[in-house]
Amino acid sequence: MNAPALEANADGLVGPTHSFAGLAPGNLASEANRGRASNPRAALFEGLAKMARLAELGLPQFVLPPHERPAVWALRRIGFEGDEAQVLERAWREAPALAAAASSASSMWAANAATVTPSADSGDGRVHLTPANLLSHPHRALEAGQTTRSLQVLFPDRERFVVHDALPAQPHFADEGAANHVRLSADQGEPGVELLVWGREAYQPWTGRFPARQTREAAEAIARRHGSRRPVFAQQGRRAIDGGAFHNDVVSVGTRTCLFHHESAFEDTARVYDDVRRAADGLFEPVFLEVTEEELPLTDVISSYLFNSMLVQPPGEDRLVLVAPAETCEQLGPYRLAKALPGRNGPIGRVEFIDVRQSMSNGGGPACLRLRVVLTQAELDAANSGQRFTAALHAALRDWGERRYREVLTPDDLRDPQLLEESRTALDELTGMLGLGSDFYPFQRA
Ligand code: SUG
Repeated sequence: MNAPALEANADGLVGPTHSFAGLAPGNLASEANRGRASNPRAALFEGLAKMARLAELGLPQFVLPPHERPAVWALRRIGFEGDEAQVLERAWREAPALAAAASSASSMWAANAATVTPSADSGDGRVHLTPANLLSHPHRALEAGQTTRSLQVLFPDRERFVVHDALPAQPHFADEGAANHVRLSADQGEPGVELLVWGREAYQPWTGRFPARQTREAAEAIARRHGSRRPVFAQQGRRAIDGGAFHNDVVSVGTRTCLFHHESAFEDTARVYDDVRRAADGLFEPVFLEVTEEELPLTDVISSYLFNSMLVQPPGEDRLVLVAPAETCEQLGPYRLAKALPGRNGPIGRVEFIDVRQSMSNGGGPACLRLRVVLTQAELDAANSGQRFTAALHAALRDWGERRYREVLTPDDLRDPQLLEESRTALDELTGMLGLGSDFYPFQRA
């Protein structure tokens, strides 16, 4: 008999440098919004409001701190020397694209922080986490080290949690974390099936229009090191990647027994169904909820981000709740489809809409902002309580944001040396608020 468990969410707090620098080719929103002015404070508040809503639904909620940006340490590593102001000035003059990459607030998309195998599914009964190396883009590849530290602080108990190193920083093992991972089970605490979706094979040339970010070799390595008991590997639909689904969570989402996905999500859907059914045999009967191209074309899927919803089981409700991006309401096709879902009499009983527009403008919907971690009560109790989202923490973080975050930031403003100071002051204060210790960030250790 397994201990009961709940699906907790750890959300990435939006950092003070949140901006629209157009850093992610293949991510259509990021490309379309390149150069626009952002509002870091509004982005922070939107993320907090989402956490508050999920906490209100009864799901344990944690906060993952933003990373130190601009990452002067990363610019030093590639040869920019001098004091910090000089490093920034030289980098912006000689390599503006790399300077912008070193300023990105991309750690907010916590679905890319790590892949997580719950204790009910791992080889040794502990929760296993592999931080993603995010090799596909220079701004994201900077995240792995700080993410590892962050997860070690959130889950300090080595008896219950294993925080692995990221996979080798090598294109064969390109890994984007839980954005390509779905776990299905009868109940959260019961043994489940892990679906690991990959875009390309390391030893085959990639010929798609946009980069395929996750390799099959990375997915297999993660399942091996986690001792995953029931892994299913599936190829992401090539058409989906070509259409702008740079992660599988843009075209599919699942929890409990339900996999809700667009027709384009997998290269071979029948095979995925067969493999999942076989892996789930004796445990549960999977429910596949497919939306066809005819019902909703891929272009509308990408523009609305309908599948980048959170699909959650609030305690006390008998069916699942789909927490969808507000943009879904603004397009007739996606809106009608979402509204009709409860009427299908399937596992989804209710749809809610949530406004995370600032993140959405960079291609990050509600599901991108959170890392799901299925935890038993004992595991929950072992997590760093300072990072647990409460009404008091919400109020404190809003006050902090009012004082420390700008309301207008253009990509050009990222050059402002004052922004480095502002960010550090904000993050230094935050480490105290979340109980992260006084040596959490590189600048605190310098
Ligand atoms: O990696 N956007 C992120 C969005 C990540 C979304 N995550 C999931 N689907 N799980 C990315 O493409 C854009 C940043 C910029 O352009 O400045 C960016 O990195």
